[in-house]
Amino acid sequence: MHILRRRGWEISESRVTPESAMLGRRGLLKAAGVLSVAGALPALAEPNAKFVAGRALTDEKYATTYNNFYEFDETKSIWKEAQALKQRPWTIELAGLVKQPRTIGLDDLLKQVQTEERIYRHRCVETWAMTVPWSGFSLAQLLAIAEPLGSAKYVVFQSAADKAAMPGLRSPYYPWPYTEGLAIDEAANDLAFMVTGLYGKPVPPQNGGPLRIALPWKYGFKSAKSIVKISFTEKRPETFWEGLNPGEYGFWANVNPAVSHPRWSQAREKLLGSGEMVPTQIYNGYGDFVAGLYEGRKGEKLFM
Ligand SMILES: Nc1nc2c(c(=O)[nH]1)N[C@H]1C(S)=C(S)[C@@H](COP(=O)(O)O)O[C@H]1N2
Ligand SMILES: [Mo]
Repeated sequence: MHILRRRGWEISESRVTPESAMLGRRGLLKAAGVLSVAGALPALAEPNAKFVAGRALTDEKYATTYNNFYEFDETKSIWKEAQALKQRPWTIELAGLVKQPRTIGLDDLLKQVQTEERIYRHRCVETWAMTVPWSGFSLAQLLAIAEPLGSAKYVVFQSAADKAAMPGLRSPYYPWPYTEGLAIDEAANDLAFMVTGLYGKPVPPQNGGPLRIALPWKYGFKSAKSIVKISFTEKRPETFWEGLNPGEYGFWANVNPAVSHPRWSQAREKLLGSGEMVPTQIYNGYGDFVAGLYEGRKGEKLFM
């Protein structure tokens, strides 16, 4: 069990209000996927110590008000509009090369997985970065539930495309719905994390609530938000940004300071909030977890 020791960034009572007034602390944490159904109250639980932040946490107010979510708008100021995306009921379709294609309710899914908190660095391809406490469960657990067939080589994540709630969908320039994907061995990697919470609360719609993915070794555009469908394919999918501009955005999109974007350097990154510029690290500093995935893929465009 985790040691009960409070740190500066941990959930404070003020942070869980006012939602806690409605749901109660236990209900709130459960809704965020922080608390397993049978689990003990993790009020002072430490985040998973395997994943070291290495820098200060980004202030919650920046992480939740400066967002890329093109279904709403191309600007970063979409957090108010995003409140229109209803977070329940929410279902996820499991499709393609799986033992039994089906649709599963998010709350049903949450009963079948073990949840935890992880602090991850996030590096956008546009060079801004943040460090936040996500809560959720490993994608590996979801793979076990989905039961992909042996022929499945890739996993595809599809975001919600709710025309009533998302005005950006009217822009015909983009190949909606937003889809992203991983090779199946990347998906099985311990770092690949399904997110249901942020700063100890349900992940808000602007950050991809109620279910998004976090892939901290890749540029941020790989981490699809508000996921409604997960499919398994034999062929590598054409993904949103690659389809739009393959000269600038690829399928693999692993972070690498030495490989420039065609229009800017990736050597450094700007921390959201403080504005501090810091050096970017290969695989965003997660090479110990993921570098091995690419040993046999040296011929691919791994870093764009
Ligand atoms: N569906 C969808 N997912 C998305 C995006 C998007 O526009 N639509 N933007 C991506 C990009 S470019 C980044 S950097 C992250 C931003 O996540 P955040 O708002 O939680 O920081 O979401 C990614 N996931
Ligand atoms: Mo991004």
